Amino acid sequence: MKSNVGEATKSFAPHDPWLEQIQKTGHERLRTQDPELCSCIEQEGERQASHLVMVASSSVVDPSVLACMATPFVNVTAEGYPGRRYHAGCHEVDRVEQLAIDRARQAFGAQYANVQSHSATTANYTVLSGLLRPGDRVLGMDLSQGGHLTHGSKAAYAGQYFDAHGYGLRADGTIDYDGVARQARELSPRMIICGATAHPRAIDFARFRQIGDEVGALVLADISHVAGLVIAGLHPSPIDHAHITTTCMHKQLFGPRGGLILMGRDAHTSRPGEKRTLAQELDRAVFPFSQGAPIVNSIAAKARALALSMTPAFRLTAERIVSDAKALARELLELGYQVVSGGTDNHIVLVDLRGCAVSGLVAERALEECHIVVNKNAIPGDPRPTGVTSGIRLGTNTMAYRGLGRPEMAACARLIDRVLRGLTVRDDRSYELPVALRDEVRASVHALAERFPIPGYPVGATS
Ligand code: DSN
Repeated sequence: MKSNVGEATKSFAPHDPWLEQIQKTGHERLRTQDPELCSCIEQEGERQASHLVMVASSSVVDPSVLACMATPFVNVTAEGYPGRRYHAGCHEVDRVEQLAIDRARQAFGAQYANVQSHSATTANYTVLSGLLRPGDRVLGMDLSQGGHLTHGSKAAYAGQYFDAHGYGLRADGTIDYDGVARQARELSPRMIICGATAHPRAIDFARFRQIGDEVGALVLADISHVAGLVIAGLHPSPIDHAHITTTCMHKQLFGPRGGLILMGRDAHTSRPGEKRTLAQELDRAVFPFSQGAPIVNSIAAKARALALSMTPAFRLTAERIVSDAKALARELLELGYQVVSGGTDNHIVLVDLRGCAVSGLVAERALEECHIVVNKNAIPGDPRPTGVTSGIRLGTNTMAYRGLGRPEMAACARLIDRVLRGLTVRDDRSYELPVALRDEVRASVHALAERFPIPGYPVGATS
């Protein structure tokens, strides 16, 4: 492993109970002064503990990451960067931001990290708006093929402010790299965006860079979904292939809501005709161009999660994420389901439900009634609208973190199958689920959740 910074290595100050006291006072005031809000927070914690969360774009944070969020950094306005702020009072803020930057660079083997983006969506928009002009041409993976809204969908900013074009998949469910190259030659985009939100196969970032170099395009890799596997060395890294890499922290880095912008070998190079390096351009693109003061408590939580991402325990979780997903896909295939691309290389299993006449929406709702949390997801070429879909996307981040392994994945697949087979489907939006079946599946889910509690969290009630 690259580092042991996640483990307690050195004592920097005597323990001061001030922070614990303020957090305790906060909880007491919430409970007594705002019981309605307090009950929402407590019940959400209980829901997460007692349900099987298989939403591929989520994970769960260590309590120490949560603790960073509830700190006095909330009170600081700190526009600028470490050592060059527009406000006084930033000594500790500077230390925290520099820690987060150093850890992000170390974890990803990057030469540049900006840790201020509020999400990967804002990180992507920062890169696009900071390096391109309105109307410039971009080529990203089509939303209907597994791409992300920010990669050029007409429903979002990138598709409205740029001349956005989409690429897609081959019949086997893998990215059509030859097709991307053909489109790039025809379109001459200023930027090619790679990365996906519902794609179960590894992405060949080197190939994207080759295509980008051939047509003179910048390459942006959004690795929000696979960032943890990249750190663990279980997915190819884009850092020295893409010019710029973005990610969020909350999907596979087990961190807070928030984004990162990273660069490898291109960080200190300049674009033709541009005096500033890409690193300087991107710092300015974040602040002052697209954001104001950073969310410093979130940056502290990013620093903590990044430290944990370099521990042996994280590597084990990452390995389990992949082996769980493969086991889940295998079991679903054996149960007769169609799995997009026939399996998975990462944490995502995309199930094509067209063979069972259940829409993605019905499957999502019925499974949630049974306390299995997934999301409806379009499958490539989906005939149904995006609010209904013909698929569900399953992800193994949270389950692997809780310690569920291959045998439990087989059990989960069978529970999903029992629910989907036990439904009476009325139409794409409505169904009947027998109460006895619902209660039986819930009981099995709660038993699994109790056997595999979220590390560091109290065990949830299961009624
Ligand atoms: N990109 C969306 C997803 O993958 O679910 C949300 O971040």
